[in-house]
Amino acid sequence: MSARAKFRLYYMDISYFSGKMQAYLRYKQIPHELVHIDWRMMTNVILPNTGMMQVPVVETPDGEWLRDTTPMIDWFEARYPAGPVLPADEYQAFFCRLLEDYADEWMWRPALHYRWSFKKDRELYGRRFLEDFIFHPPGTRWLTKRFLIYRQMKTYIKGDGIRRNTRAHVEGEYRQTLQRLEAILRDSKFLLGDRPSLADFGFFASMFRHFSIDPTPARIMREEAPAVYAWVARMWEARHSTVDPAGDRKLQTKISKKLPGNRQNVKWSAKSGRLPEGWQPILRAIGATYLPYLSAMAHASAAGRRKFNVTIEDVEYRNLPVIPYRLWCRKRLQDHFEGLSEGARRKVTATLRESGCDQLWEGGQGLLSAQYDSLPRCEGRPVGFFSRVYRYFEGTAWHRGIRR
Ligand SMILES: N[C@@H](CCC(=O)N[C@@H](CS)C(=O)NCC(=O)O)C(=O)O
Repeated sequence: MSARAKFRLYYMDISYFSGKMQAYLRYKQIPHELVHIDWRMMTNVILPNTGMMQVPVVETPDGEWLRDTTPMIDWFEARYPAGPVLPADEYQAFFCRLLEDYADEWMWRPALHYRWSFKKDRELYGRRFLEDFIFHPPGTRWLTKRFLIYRQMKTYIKGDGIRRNTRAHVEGEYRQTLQRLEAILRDSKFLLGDRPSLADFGFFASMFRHFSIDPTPARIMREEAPAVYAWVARMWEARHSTVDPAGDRKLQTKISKKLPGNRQNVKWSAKSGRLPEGWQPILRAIGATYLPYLSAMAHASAAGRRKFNVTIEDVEYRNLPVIPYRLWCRKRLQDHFEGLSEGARRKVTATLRESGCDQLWEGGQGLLSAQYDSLPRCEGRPVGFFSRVYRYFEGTAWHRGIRR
């Protein structure tokens, strides 16, 4: 055991998933310190300890390293039960997980599109990236900034199927999501009622660090979805002990008597066994877009391909990368489904069917390295000098996955 009592969150101020993890740790009031990383830390600390060049990652007081926000949140929930983000109600908890996964992964494309496809946003973030991440650029500042922009566009714009024929669809995904969230948040503080749930943290990632602050999407949010704009700030401000202090006090007393992890006393305002009406359009969108995309990816992965094409709502996306982490998240959802009690499974099945979400199983699981099963714990690996230099230019973008 090290002398440190706090968790250490390695993060970046411009990063989508870092914002999600920061908000979660703040909400749960888990003692932590923030370490803003630069490229030296990325290659000399994060890469050797986690095997990836990604943030956020957490170093525990025991010296363990954790990655990937979804399994990290589960890890923390098991150890810090006060202010749970998952309802005790199995039916609601399953759909919170589904919404979190959808929001995490399917909002990524529009978020990256608005940041890097529009000149005003791109120039601003090229500069922020340079200043936040590359304090001592090896070449000239101008060249380094151009390289950073080129790398982001190659990986996340062109590399994620954003072309002339898909642009309007990608932008539509953002605007429709705003409308769906706006409809819920006009009457409700958070998506499931009066306290944040896992679904809120999922949507928060893109809404906080991209859409509400990048010039082009932020203007759209301010004009078209003011309640979402207000929710972003509310999420950042939320602390479990003040959102529902009475519920938490009761929970703490109960925890001291019973096993940790008991979620019985904390209630969302959505009635047990039901979802707010405003979730239906989101579920239908998941069934029409994200799940067919994942099925096509699973088919491609099972056939040993690294790229695939898929038509979503009559729009063809070409040459999309197979992303093992996303397949692993889908498998996790399937596993959670299997773990439901029989009654809850029947109810979940009916809702999935009604909202066109039954392709959750379509296409098999794809090829996944067994190492995913230990997430959020990650294994470090020795990284030689040349590998560091190579990674400095290449990074470890999403399609790389965990290697055997
Ligand atoms: N699945 C991960 C994703 C983390 C992630 O993609 N982080 C981005 C920043 S938001 C990153 O570090 N990307 C590295 C790269 O683009 O090379 C999570 O949930 O934390």
